[in-house]
Amino acid sequence: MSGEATVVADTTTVIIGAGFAGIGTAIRLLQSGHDDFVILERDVRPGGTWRDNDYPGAACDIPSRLYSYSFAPNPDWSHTYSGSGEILAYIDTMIADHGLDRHIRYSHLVTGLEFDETAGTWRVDIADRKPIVARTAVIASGPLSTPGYPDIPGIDEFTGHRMHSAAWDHSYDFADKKVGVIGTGASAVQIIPELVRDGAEVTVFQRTPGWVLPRLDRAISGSARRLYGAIPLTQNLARQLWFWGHESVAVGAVWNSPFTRVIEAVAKANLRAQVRDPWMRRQLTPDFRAGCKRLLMTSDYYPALQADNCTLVTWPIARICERGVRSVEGIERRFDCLVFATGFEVSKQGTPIPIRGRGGRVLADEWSRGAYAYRSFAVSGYPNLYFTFGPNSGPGHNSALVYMEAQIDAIVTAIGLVRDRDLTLLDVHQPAQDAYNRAIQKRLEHTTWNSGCRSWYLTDDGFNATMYPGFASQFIAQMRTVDFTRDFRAVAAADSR
Ligand code: N01
Repeated sequence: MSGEATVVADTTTVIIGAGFAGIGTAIRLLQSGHDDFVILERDVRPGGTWRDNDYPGAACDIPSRLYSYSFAPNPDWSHTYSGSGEILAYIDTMIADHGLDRHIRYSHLVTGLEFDETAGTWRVDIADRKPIVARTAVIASGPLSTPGYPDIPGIDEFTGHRMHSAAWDHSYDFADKKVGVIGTGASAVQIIPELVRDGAEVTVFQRTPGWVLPRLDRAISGSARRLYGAIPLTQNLARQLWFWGHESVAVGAVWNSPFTRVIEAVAKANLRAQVRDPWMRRQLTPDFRAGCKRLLMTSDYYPALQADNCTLVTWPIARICERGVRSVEGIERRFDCLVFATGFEVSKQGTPIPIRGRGGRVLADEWSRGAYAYRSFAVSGYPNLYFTFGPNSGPGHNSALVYMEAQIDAIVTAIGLVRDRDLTLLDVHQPAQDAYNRAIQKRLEHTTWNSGCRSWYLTDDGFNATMYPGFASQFIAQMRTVDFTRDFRAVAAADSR
């Protein structure tokens, strides 16, 4: 393809995953004049997390205006916070609008990546198919894509129906069924009100109560939508208002500060207003700092817990047995169905795909104590390989898409450099990466995530490889100021011949 570097490869760029990050990277590549790329998607449909998490009640707890690409605002959002179906439809529209279908290869499960130092290319292994060779690989497979089941003894002995929040069985009729829900995180608080509404007899097993803030969801009227459609400035204005509103929350939700108490006070007032029974209020009062685990944004969870067909159980589950769940004292509750809203496999290795870089080094080994990268998107020794949602790029207060877009822009700049300078190799310097991580880990010490609770943000050893300790605006600035000349080693094709 004219304009692309001289690449002895099947394609210039391989993008792994057709969710928000993969599709966003593809659109940005097209907009920058790169047409030679493929998107490898393990499923038969695009959408990533919004395809997989289609449980009843699945919706975004970040406002729609912030949960869409900044370069493609959607005037048609029906609610302040959109449901998963509407978000999935938005992704489909993006694919159609940008003609991305011709780039996507469905049912392509990537099983490994290996760098060929001489050629300066990545061999991308794919289950049951021929490998693809590419100059650059972009990991856009999402950090939360593999359902996680708890290591409760006897989990496989249960003979009733079971499902995970991220692998919902829509054929199951919950009406009048005895259902046990394990977990009370961001997914569970969306599922439970729907199951209660469906007439199931719901038992909620809570290990740790979370901080709950009201989610003020409103339908967006037809006239407001027409206004947004007609005057794009209003969409950007709404986006900016939400963005800076969320940035202000970081002062308490990210930094362990007096403002954390303000969030806790608001959440406690919400609890008092919504829950009458003192025993239940005590059970629902968290014993850790707000923000340490993800804040739960919901207005219908507490009412659902108090419905006649819902019971909150706070004793620890000792084991799962053939018919249900048992406590240490031998109390047994029987169920027709168990719902695991127990989160995801978050491997310390940061990505489930085995990756071999320069000199045969193995990323999983290097990340065995926790993942790290240079400014979250590149790792020394793994040239021409980039991460979206990479190490320490998680927000505790703002839209993940804002962070993802900032990474994508840096990635597209890197790919442009390789093309324009005909490089075989662009590899970040180890000292630059080390200096960045020392600073990140130092800043993490003062965050709510390191204030002493257990969450998927930390490894078992307490290492935080997931969250970015700062404002989203700081993250955007650090991605815009990546110095490819100072911090990266570049090898030109002419030099390597
Ligand atoms: O998973 P989680 P999630 N016995 O890991 C409990 C994103 N998200 O799917 O707190 C009993 O948060 C566990 O208890 P504890 C978002 O980034 C976004 O809900 O560890 N309970 C907890 O209650 C979020 O952070 C949206 O004590 C056990 C629950 O299971 C991430 O996905 C919506 C247990 C797991 O909570 C994950 O959220 C939904 C055991 N052995 C999710 N093991 C948006 O709207 C685990 N638990 C954008």
